[in-house]
Amino acid sequence: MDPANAPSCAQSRAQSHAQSHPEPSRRQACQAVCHAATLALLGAVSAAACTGTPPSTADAPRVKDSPITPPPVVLSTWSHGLPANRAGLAVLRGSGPHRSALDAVEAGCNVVELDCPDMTVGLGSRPDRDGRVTLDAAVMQGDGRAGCVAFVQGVAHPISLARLVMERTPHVLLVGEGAEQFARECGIDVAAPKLTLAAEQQWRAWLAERKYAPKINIENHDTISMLALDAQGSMAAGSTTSGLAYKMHGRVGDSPIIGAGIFVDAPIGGAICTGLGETVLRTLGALLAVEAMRAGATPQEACEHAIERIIAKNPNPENYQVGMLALDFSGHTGAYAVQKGFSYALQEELLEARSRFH
Ligand code: SD4
Repeated sequence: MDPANAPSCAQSRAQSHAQSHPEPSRRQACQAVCHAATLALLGAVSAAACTGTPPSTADAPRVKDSPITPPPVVLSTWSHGLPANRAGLAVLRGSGPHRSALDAVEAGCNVVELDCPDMTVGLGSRPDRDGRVTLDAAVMQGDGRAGCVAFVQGVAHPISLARLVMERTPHVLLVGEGAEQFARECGIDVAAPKLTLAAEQQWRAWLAERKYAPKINIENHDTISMLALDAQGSMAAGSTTSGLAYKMHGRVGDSPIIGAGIFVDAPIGGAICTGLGETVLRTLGALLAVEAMRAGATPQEACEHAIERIIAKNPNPENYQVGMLALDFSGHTGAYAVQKGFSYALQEELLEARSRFH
């Protein structure tokens, strides 16, 4: 079949949803038509972006919507999202002065930056191929303010440095030595480069086997990305990571790039990513999901739409993983991934996202 004429996933989703959900009232019927039209529009855009026949694997059943989680809400990637969410919820539910969604994101990410058994976040991470741990982080609020740092070394809490870029500079993104200089100006300690014993052993074993060639795989990169919605209705997103293990020195992924790894826009919602950053950078994955929500998609549909686009634009999806989470201002959530095995934490519960491939 000519790919240009193939029905898009969103179109068939809209059709099957309309068939299986007869609408009781005229107003609801009208909403359903608008919703189906939105999905058809998103599907048409996805189809136009396709350069070949979509992969022929079974498609998961689609979920239109998630139950509402009343604010405060915290939503984070992977199982280390659980301790992150606990810290975030403690901030948002705590007594005393109002603490914001941004405070919750920072507190949650700080926990994983200090203790990440996967060695994918913070100074204890696996290094790049030259044996350097270089870190990326970003924060964004629903009002459009954002701060990011990339390719920083020796900073224990890059997410906090990213927040300071947002709050104390006229800039959005600082990188490398400039970001480290700014950290010192803010009174933040910048440690001399040093690998943990475990990281050094693994890096040397990798060097022997891989002969210094960067290799893309679906492991070795479990970023913490986080979305929070506070009781006052503010939303924030954050992400902090060491990026791909054994990457080229100087490589920066999607996590510190606004619109790629994270994006939030009030009053629409937010989206966050994890996985192979190159695929997300090429498509601006988080922005795609938020713009889908702006066009009427639910957070779940928005995640599916963005992941389909990522697959359409990045060949050989069996070789990479991307996980995406989305949240709207009502507390609806969405989660979807390229491959199975993408776990995420909603409040204090660990869940597994549905995926394009099984
Ligand atoms: C990167 N997206 O640097 C990050 C890595 C990641 O789960 O998210 N890992 O490509």
